[in-house]
Amino acid sequence: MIPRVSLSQFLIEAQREGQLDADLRLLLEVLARTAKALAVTISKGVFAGIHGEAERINVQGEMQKRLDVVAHELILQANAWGGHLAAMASEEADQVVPIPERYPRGGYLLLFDPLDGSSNIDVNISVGTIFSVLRNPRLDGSVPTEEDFLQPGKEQVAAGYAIYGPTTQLVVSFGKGVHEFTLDREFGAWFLSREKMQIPLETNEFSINAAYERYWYSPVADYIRELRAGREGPRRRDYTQRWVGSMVADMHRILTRGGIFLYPVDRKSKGQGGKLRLLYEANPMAFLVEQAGGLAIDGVERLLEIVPQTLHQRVGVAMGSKVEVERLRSFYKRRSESAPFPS
Ligand code: AHM
Ligand code: MG
Repeated sequence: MIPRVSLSQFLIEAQREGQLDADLRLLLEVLARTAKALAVTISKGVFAGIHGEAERINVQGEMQKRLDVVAHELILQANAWGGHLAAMASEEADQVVPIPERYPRGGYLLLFDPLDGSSNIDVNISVGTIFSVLRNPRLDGSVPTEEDFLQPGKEQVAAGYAIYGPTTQLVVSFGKGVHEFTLDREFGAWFLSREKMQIPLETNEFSINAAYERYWYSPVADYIRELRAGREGPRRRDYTQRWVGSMVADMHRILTRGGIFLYPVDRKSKGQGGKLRLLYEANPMAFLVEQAGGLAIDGVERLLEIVPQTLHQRVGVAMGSKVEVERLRSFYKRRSESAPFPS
């Protein structure tokens, strides 16, 4: 039998090498445990009572699914008592959630999208959990506020996601490459399945919701037209399109075999700045993509450089294989140096 490295062994060895401290290790272990619990629940489907709407509207103005709420509460509870966090922020909570008074406050802040790809829950398509870890800037033990979370993505100390698909996997980076762990259900444990993942430089796959084509600005429209022209066009090779509608699933494919993922600011989403949320969707994915040798931009700027203004801020996203993301960026730059998102 091939010797397997468990997540715990991997993290302890990384800690020994000084790549992370005990609190960050505990945080990653807790997140892995919640992902395991969610994977079990999701696999029970309708019999776990998690399908359908929760009859609650979240801060984004979206109807919450039952599983959104279950995942949100599970992650909050599991992370409340360990002493590793000072506060949390979630897609499903309006405000920052402080650690309850009765527990010690730690040196990290956790941001998460408890259940990404909610619209796919009821139809048995892969969904995921995305997370981002920042340092708690408050050294005096006081309660963190929203402002403490408004750090550019390059300040992340760790990020990752769990994907609940045919296989349940956890993809994590704490700044020394991207590593994938696979859940062995019989053992109830995570084992290392890929170390130091690298996004292939070139690719022939792109990922965008083409139903919004009529809203695209010309840089995206021109770039996609070029890909669709295939071998008869300027790129001289055929491309294919994939769109799951769960960012986690689309990005997992791209981290595995390359490609570009786009959710741009378009004429429809301009008013709110895009669709995906900067702090707990775009930034953690951008961190992983860069750690895996890819590129992640809002069209022009590196996503990880953006200084957030609000907790639930949205942003345009293009990320994946370097060659493709650079090519798209050249279309944005051609359009106008000063106004990349024209009205
Ligand atoms: P969610 O966090 O509410 O599930 O929304 C984010 C999801 C992403 O996973 C996915 O890329 C996108 O929304 C799909 O949007 P659309 O339905 O517009 O294609
Ligand atoms: Mg999401």
